[in-house]
Amino acid sequence: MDCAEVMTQVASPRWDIFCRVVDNFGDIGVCWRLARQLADEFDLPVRLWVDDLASFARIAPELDVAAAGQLLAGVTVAHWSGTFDGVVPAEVVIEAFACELPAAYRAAMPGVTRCWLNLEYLSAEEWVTGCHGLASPQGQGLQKFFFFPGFVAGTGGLLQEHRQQIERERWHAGDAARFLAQFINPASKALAGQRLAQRQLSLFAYPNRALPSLLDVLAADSALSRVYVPDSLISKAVDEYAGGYIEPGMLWQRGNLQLLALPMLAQDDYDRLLWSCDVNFVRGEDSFVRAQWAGKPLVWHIYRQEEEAHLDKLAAWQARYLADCPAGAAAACAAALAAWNREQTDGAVWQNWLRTLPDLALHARGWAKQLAQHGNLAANLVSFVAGRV
Ligand code: TRH
Repeated sequence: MDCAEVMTQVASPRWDIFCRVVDNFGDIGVCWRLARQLADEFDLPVRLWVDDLASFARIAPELDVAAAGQLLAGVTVAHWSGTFDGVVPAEVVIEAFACELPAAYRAAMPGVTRCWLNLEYLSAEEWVTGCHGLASPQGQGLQKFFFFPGFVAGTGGLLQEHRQQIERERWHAGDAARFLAQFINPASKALAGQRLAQRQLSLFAYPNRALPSLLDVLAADSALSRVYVPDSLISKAVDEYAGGYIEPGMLWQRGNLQLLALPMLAQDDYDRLLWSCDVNFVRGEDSFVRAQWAGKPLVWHIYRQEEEAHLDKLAAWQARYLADCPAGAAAACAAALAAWNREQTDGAVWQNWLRTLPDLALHARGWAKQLAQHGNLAANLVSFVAGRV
């Protein structure tokens, strides 16, 4: 079903998305993307309730953190605070990642809300298709549906905005070079201009004991690598590796490794960084998905869960991702994922992985095309709601 068909079926019900920032930026990252896409591509009236505007502003710098309500990119952003007495619920309510709705809002939903969904975390595990779309009765005529993002048919698919998809398809080497060059302080231009970096990498990860072994291998490699490090939880360790604080925009070099610290970027610019680099180290959920759309080799630092549950999640994705990859490259990629997520300091793993990057680059392009066949999450969500509103 295309956008136009969906729109004729849904007479613009109001949508409320509730987002609690548990930690880091993934919760708001996903909700912000979804809210913008629903407003932009489906012309839906969307209100996004967020409890932590300061975190939100890190990925959306134009946000006014002091405003209780504001219109941004076609979305009404509302600060989730206070009692919610008198707030009229929307016809469609999305509770992101099982964040509990405010009691007064929940009490006002019967008779008004026609579709209530819990947007779940992304997983490539088999059980997801069996749970996607299931309903759970909530009393007073309300039921809550579980909407699961996923990598295969029978899931909700992945977030993919049309606007970004078009921009990414048109993004070429010149755009990438211009985009990356803007981050280099003119005082560093001499070092930058000496030799062209043959390999550009972005690094976004949780603190990781495997970092020095990766950087050592890059420094010793015959190709010059430049690593872009947006301000994040791994920045401190990058500074320590370099023996002090790396000022954003100033290149630091040892052997064939250059490090460049960046400020945290607005979400759309972070996408452009991923498209511009040859390899992306990503984490959590949203940057992980974006790196796959970028069609470039990636190394995923998965969000750690209790009882090592994240390792099953990693294995499930890896099995799908590497299923059609040439054996040597698949083995090297699997070893790199294991070393990164188990924080093992094995330089040979990274040397081998570097050798297979051309094959992994080809594979990543094919994987992005394969993923696009399952439709995008926002469109799947709108179709799902259309059948129930
Ligand atoms: O920040 P994350 O680790 O987020 C999450 C949350 O912690 C969540 O609670 C957890 O359950 C989940 O991981 C699995 O990683 P993620 O998901 O990649 O989110 C980062 C967001 O920040 C993403 O939307 C991209 C954005 N971003 C920018 O906008 N600018 C930047 O410079 C960078 C580095 C990221």
